Amino acid sequence: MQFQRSDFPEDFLFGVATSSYQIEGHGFGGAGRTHWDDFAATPGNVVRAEHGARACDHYHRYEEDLDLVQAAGFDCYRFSTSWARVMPDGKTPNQEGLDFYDRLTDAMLERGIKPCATLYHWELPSPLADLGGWRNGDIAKWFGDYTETIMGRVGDRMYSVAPINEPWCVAWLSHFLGHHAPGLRDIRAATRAMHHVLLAHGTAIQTMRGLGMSNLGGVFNLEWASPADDSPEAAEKAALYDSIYNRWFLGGVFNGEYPANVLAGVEQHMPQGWQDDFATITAPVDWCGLNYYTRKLIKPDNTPWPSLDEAEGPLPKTFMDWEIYPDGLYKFLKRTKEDYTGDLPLFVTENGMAAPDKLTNGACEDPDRIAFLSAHAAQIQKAIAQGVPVGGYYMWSLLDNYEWALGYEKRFGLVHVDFETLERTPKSSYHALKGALRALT
Ligand code: IFM
Repeated sequence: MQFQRSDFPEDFLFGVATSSYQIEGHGFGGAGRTHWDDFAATPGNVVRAEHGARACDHYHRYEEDLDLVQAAGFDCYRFSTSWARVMPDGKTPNQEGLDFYDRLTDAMLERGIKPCATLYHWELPSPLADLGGWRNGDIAKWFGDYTETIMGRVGDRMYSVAPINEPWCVAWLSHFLGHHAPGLRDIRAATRAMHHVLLAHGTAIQTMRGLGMSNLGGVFNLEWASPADDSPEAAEKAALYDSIYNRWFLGGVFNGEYPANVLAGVEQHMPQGWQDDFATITAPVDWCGLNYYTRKLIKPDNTPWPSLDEAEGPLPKTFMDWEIYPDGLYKFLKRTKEDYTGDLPLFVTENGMAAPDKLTNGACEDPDRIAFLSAHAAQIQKAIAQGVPVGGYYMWSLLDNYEWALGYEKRFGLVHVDFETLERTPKSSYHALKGALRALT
């Protein structure tokens, strides 16, 4: 690793991130059916129709997994609680699910790891999907009730909490592009989801404040959009991409407004009285999380609004076919401070890469991941040097896991998982990080 702990401010936090459906094994512990189970059971949606019923069996192996977090020297573990595990029908508590997150929390604390929770990382209970899911404005209240139930049980021991992971994925990717559950391709559904996901975020923040909780934030996935050529048309399309992907969500939460170039097309689909919801959406948070992976080059095409066409980029790519563009992380840290968050602490809540990692003689060498993490850490250092208040860096992910519609072959882990035997093998990136994160003496 080309960085070490001492290159960062003394209170800077290093963490590693996962999510419930991707690792726990949703088939265990009385969890209810989710829209991801339905989506994966529909031929053509997910590679080999793979699903999360067993995943990494973290539900039974969490102690071993947290030992790995601790041994690497991470300060924080960013995990998510599953709505369908806590409330199988979306509304009624499941004691077994609550007990699991109670045990998991205590297991982190026993190891000196700060628990950093996300309340929704994409597994909506199917009975709520039946009611319209993110299209139904009532979801904000349902989500508030779920927040109260799970945080009523473990909220006293959380270091930090964010309500929703990556609102763009929840809304646009899943309701307009149709790549994730519920797999819709519908502009009206997407518009409603884009608004309701933020209303649910704000409702959860208010609910947790009501429980007396602090250190609450929002986690946004950001993708840098550059025009593919010098034409004004490409610049306009790249700006639209930026607004749909990035500015809608940050603008809603931090500035109480949506970008005009998106509203121009979607306002007719917004729920009645949507402007009044900003009072809830802008509920003050204590920090802002950025998940960053790549950039996109946007073509000056003639596709009908709001479709956008991407050009093939020239940079080296990860196994996801995503260009490696560390500069984008620096640019986003700067711009988020300037346009949205001011002096609020920023955290890089996800960053990492997929590779076709293999075990050879019991070891897994992943030099590309070491280079990737080093390059992005350098951009964080650059932003800090220029006065951006970055408080931490969380890597995605602890374990190889279920990469949604792409199944189990896109390996993002610092730790290799054999999905037959479930054996965990730390990769060379894990060992390199362990060296980099050694405590300061
Ligand atoms: O695996 C996902 C995660 O669930 C959300 N952020 C991006 C990761 C890599 O695609």
